[in-house]
Amino acid sequence: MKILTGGESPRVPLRRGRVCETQTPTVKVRMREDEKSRAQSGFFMNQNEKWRKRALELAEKGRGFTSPNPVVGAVIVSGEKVVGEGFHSKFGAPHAEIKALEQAGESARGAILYVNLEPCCFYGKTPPCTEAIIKSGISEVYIGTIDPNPNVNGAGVKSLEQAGLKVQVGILEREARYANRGFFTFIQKKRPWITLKMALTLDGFIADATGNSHWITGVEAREFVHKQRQQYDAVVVGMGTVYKDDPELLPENRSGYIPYRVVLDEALNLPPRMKLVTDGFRQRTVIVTACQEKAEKIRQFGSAGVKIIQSSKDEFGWLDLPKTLAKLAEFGVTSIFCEGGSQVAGSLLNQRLVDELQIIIAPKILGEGLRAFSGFMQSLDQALMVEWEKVERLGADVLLQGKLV
Ligand code: AOF
Ligand code: ZN
Repeated sequence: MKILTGGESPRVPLRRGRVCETQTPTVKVRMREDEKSRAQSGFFMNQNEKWRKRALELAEKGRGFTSPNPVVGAVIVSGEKVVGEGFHSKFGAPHAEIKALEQAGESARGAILYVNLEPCCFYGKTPPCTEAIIKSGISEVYIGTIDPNPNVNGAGVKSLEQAGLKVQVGILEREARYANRGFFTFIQKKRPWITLKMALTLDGFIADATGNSHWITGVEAREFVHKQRQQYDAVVVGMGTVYKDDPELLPENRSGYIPYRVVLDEALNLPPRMKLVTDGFRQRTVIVTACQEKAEKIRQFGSAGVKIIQSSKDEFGWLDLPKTLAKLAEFGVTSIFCEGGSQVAGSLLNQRLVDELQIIIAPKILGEGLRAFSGFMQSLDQALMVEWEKVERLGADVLLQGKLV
């Protein structure tokens, strides 16, 4: 197996090719044989990247429907031509490779398979993809990243290699891992991946002193957030935020996949009049509570189609977050887009449970207001440190994306 590291640039030979193309017409550049083959392999590597991107693009078609399984896309190429494409469309459905092989039929013989995740090699709800790949006569397999599932975890690659197939793992690996960040975190940490999004004023407030937070950021930032929601199994907020804002927490496209809307409500104080428990999407609402007493309310929510998950309290009387996350993982939630409020955000940060931070800063200064993160206090030399990975303008606002270090 050849593992390509992120540092290797598959485009280097292609650039040489491009240099030739951009010579002035009067200068004839004749390629030596070795240059020609390098340029050809440059072309090949470029195509290779295109198809691997296509595999990731196909994988996205299953987003929202496959959890707790990963999103997977597969492309089969024979002589520079795509002969089969497939993706894992929903939990329990055939795997991406099987769909692509079905489409390719006999054309799979001697062809190349591109897939963003290592093909499985065990009997789950569906038979092993490796067997079907070997049987089809595919000769080369390009894989985004190894499958962390202990039933696979390198064994898929091994069985393909043992059958004589050429296998490469690792181009676009970062993208492949990010596409399945929920699946990786779910398998490796038994909890969902958490992206914490907070919209703040320039002086770090999430609402003014009267509690008004409509609107801190502008239209572009709100559109960005709506799109983000569609990337996750669940959108999570604290009860305080629901009580104050009565949000819908819906994604941009309401006719497609709707993530679970999870309310963390240890005392089951959520008023039954709120949109989350009355609107047409209430079957996608989940309340996590540590309260077992309010039987009538539990029954009322239950008959409205709202799901209740029982967790327990921590020493401060809030929901025990590690336990709550484990419960949500059991429920099938592998990734969370958390939208606050300050108590939930503060507790998640303080307990180092945030995998990615998305802070959207508006060019507004309030002087006084509601702090973004509450429930902990650090000295400057003990401050939680963040490493920014992306900085982007969203209209008049700025998105800062990063992780805790
Ligand atoms: C692949 N291609 O498209 C997917 C894979 O119960 P099953 O049979 O659906 O197997 C689920 C496991 O298979 C899942 O946990 C992950 O390890 C892998 N998913 N593998 O080769 C696919 N979805
Ligand atoms: Zn499979």
